[in-house]
Amino acid sequence: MTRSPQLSLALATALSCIAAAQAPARCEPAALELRSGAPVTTATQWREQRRPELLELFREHMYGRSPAPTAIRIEAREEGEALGGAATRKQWRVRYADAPAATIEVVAYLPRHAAGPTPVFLAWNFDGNHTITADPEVRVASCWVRDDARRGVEGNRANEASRGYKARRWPVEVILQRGYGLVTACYGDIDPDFHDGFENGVHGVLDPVAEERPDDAWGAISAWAWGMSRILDSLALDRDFDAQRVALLGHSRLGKTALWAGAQDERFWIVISNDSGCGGAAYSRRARGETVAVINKNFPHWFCRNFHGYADRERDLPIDQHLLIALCAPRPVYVASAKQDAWADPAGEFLSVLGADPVYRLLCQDGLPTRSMPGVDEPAHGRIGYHVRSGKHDLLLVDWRHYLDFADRHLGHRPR
Ligand code: GTR
Repeated sequence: MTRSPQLSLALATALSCIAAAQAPARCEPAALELRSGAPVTTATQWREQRRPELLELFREHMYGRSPAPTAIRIEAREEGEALGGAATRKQWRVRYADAPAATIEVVAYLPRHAAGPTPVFLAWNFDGNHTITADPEVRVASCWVRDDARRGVEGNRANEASRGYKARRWPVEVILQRGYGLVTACYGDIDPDFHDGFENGVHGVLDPVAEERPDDAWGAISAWAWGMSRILDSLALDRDFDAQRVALLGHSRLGKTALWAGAQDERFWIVISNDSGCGGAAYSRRARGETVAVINKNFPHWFCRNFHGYADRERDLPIDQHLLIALCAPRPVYVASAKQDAWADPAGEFLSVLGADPVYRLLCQDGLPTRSMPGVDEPAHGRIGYHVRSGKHDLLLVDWRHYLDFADRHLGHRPR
C-alpha cells in the first residue's frame, strides 16, 4: 500500500504528538507571540503586552473574571504552643465583606523559635482544618465539607470524628523542622464545591443580584484563587509571616487553583501545582486522560460558561496550559505529576512546563534544566521545577520534600 504525502505527514504528526514528552512539538499558541502575530522579544514586551493579553484570554475563555480585591478584616481566634512545644499555632478568621458568610477560618503553624518573619507554604485543604492534624485545639470546620461516610461526615457538616484523618498529606513537623510555616484553610469556606447555580459562597456574597450571569463570570476555581489572595492579605498584616515568601501549593483541583491564583497575583513567591491535570498544568490540546469536554460535564461550576464551548475543540482555544505556567514567570514555579495518575496526563503536564520555558529564559535566563521528561522520582529543579513521582494521584511526604528543597533553592528570590 502506498501512502499519500499528506497522509504520511498526518501520521508523522500524530506519532510525534504521542511521543510528546520525549520529543515535544512546540506548544500552541506560541508563548512569545502576540495575538497579532508579532513576536515578543523583550521582557518589557512580555510584561506590558503579552502577559496582560494572556490574563485577559484566561479570564474570558476559561476561569472567568473575578471581582476586584475587597478590604479584609482579621479576627484573631486563638494562639498557643503546639506539637510538643515545637510550634506556635495561630487561628484567625479573615472577613472579606460584611455578610455573615463572608469569612475564611485559617490555621497556621510556625516554628516556635523562629528568628523573624517566617516563609510559609499556603494551601487550601479539602475537608476542614481539623483534618490536617490530630492537634485537638484546631477548630472543627463549620463550613461546607465533602461528605465522607467512613468518617460519618453527612449533610456536608464536619465533626470531631474526622480530626486528623488527612494528616498524612500534611507533614507539619517536617515543614517546621526545615524552617517553614504552614498556613491552611478549607476551600469550602470560600465556595462549596458543587453546582448550585453560583448562589452560595463568595459568589453569593459578591456577585451582582438579579442580573443574567455573563458567560465569562467567575467559576469555583477563580473563587478559590481569589480566596488565596485574601489569605495572603491577612498574612501581610502579621509580622510573624514573611509575606514576601509565601509558597502557594495545591493538589489536584486545588493545584489548578494554585496556578490560576499565582498567575494573577504576583505577590506569591513560589507556585506549586501537585497532580493538577486538566485545567491545571496538563496541556489541553493533547486531550489525554481528562479532557475539556469531560471536566466541564462533571464539574460545570469550575470554569466560566465560555469554556464549555471548547468541549472537543481544544485546538480552538486561544490559550493552553503552558501559558498559565508562563504567567508565573519569572517567579519559581513547580509542577509535579504521579506516574500512575494517567487521568491527569503526566506527559501533558511535562509538556506544559517545557512550553513555559522560553518565557523564563527571556525573563531570567533560567527555567527547566532538562528537555526530556525526567525519570521517575528524579526531580529537575531550575527556576521551573518538575518531578514525576512513582505511585498514584496524591500528595505525599516525598512530594513535600522536593517542594522544601525547591523552596530552599529559591530563598534568595523575592517577588517584585
Ligand atoms: C477529579 C477531577 C480532576 C481532579 C480531581 C481532584 O475527579 O476529574 O480534575 O481535580 O478530581 O481534585 O481530586
